[in-house]
Amino acid sequence: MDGTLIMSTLECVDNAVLELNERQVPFTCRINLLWKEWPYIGKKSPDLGEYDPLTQADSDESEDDLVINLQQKNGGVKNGKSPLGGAPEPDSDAEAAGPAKPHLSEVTTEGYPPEPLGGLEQKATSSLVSYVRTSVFLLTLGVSMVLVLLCAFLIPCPPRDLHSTWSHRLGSQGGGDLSPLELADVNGDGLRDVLLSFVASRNGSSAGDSRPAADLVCLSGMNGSTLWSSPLPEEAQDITCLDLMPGSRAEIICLVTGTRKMLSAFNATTGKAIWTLSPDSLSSGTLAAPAVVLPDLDEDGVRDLAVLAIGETQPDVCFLLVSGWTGSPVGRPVKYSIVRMGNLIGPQVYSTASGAVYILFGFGNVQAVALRDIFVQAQNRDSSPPSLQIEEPEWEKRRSINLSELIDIYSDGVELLQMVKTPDSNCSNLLITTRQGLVLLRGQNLTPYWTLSLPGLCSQPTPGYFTDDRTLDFLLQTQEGVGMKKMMVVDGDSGSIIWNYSTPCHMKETPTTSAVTSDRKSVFLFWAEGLSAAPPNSDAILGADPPSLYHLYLLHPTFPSILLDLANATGTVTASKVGINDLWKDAFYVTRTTGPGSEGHPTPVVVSKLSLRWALMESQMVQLKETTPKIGRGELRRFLSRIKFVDSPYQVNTF
Ligand SMILES: [Ca+2]
Ligand SMILES: [Ca+2]
Repeated sequence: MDGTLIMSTLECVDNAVLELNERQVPFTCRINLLWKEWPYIGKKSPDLGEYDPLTQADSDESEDDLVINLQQKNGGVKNGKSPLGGAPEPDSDAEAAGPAKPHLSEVTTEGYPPEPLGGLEQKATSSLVSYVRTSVFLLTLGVSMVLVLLCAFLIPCPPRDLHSTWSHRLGSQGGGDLSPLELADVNGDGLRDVLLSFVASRNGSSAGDSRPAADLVCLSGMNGSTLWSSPLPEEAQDITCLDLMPGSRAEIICLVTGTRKMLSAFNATTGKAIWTLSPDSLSSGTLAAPAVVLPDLDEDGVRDLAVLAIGETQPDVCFLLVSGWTGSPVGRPVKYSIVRMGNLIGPQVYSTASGAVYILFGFGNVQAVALRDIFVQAQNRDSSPPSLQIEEPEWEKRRSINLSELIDIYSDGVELLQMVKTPDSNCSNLLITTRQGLVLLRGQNLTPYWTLSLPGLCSQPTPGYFTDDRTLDFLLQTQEGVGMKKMMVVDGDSGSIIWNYSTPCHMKETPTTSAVTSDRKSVFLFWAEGLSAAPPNSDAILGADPPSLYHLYLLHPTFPSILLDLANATGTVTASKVGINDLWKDAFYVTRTTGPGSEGHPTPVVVSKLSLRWALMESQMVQLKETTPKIGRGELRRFLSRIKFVDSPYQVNTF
């Protein structure tokens, strides 16, 4: 019964739509009409047997007159009481056709010819089917379009499509020691770009050459093209890009510290200098180390800076506070008389758990001076901002008896000082590399956590997570005879060596780096001469590569018995840095290599970028020792394909 009623309604609707078709009503109107009619299917009169949808529709004041008029035109049906509504479908069975018969007789009495009616019904039915098809097609098309748009904007492409592995030749190098690389997204495309200072070779140039001493060059992280280049009056020893107004929407600036007297802030986007510290402020001194970032001292909302200058002739060292907003000195230079023996350490800024700020520095030792003391002397007044009035009692206890401003932290052949973030705390420990080994000092009270006797450390320890205890471990390298290096991992909790391997390496100092994965482990990267992929215990462990070819190896703590050969380079790797691509959960490895240059010719400088996820999939496995069960290539490949890199959680907080 219900089926017949619905059928009648559909046919009425269809009829109207058919008429519209003849009039060539725009398609959307037809759809609207169809929608308007559709609800009537569900309406029933109190007497189900006498259900007439168009009558029902007629009684509804919101009925569309167009429908009725159209029906009148088609066979003189009045007031929308269409007999077609009751006409049985030609294909319908006897049960369905039975109750509809009264309507059919009504049609006959009104002189509606049965034969054309049958043809019209067929047309109407097929028209309905076509409309349903059209509607379903349109709906599917709409859903597909939405899905395609979602895919295009939300779902990232696989990293292989954007591995951004490139190499850019800068030209021939004419400088000495070059600054480390700095990574910052200067053009807002989500990929960190590469900044470096480059001294072009002046070989063969005329005496009146007006070229700058050096250039600050910014290369696109996407393809290595030069985004901008700014002349520098002297070679840079450091480039640090940061936001001096955290929390605001200020642009990133790049602080460039020169090798002599230059301190400038550049707009990272445009490459234009924002301010330059007047060289006269340093009087007769030169900049001993990169500028350090301090809290806001002059209360202008912008973090300020400090530089350490060393007198060219006098033994004194002096601190100069510099406004981060204008680049002009905050007060006068503050001098300290220090015996200069050994390497310059620092300066580095240390903020204790209670918020007291100290500057650590020294020559072959580590000393601390309270920032408050420097500020008070620079300003020549007794008051200081409230943020500087905090003291750390455990540190203050170590002041000398004569209440000297300098606090002794460590004095025993110090070569390097690093801050190491402690787990679950905003405080840092101090990792001190000495000529004898390594010492980790607790930040709270400066007592040793552990000491490792290890002479011959030849570069800065690289922090990373090797064990699962969320404490930072360290990758070290020591010189071991001629042309050999020992790579080691030291457990950050106990100070014991938990992994080591000797590799051939004639390069004096090779950079080591690490990158953190999403499961709080780190991969460690280092350079060495080619290791044979042959099984261990064979004599062919030393590769037959030419001596100037170096390989980049990756150590993953899950597979300590293998190394992955990611890439190789000729020449000397002078700097490297790992950055994270947040969008692709990838890490990229940027290197600067110089040479090899033939004798008497300047050496070329090449900057290269390598996507680590891409390189992992392309890597060669080097087995260091046999393991049971043996690591299958398929298993390793599946494991490597799932690695995701995240931003380092062990960055020491700045202000
Ligand atoms: Ca960029
Ligand atoms: Ca300031």
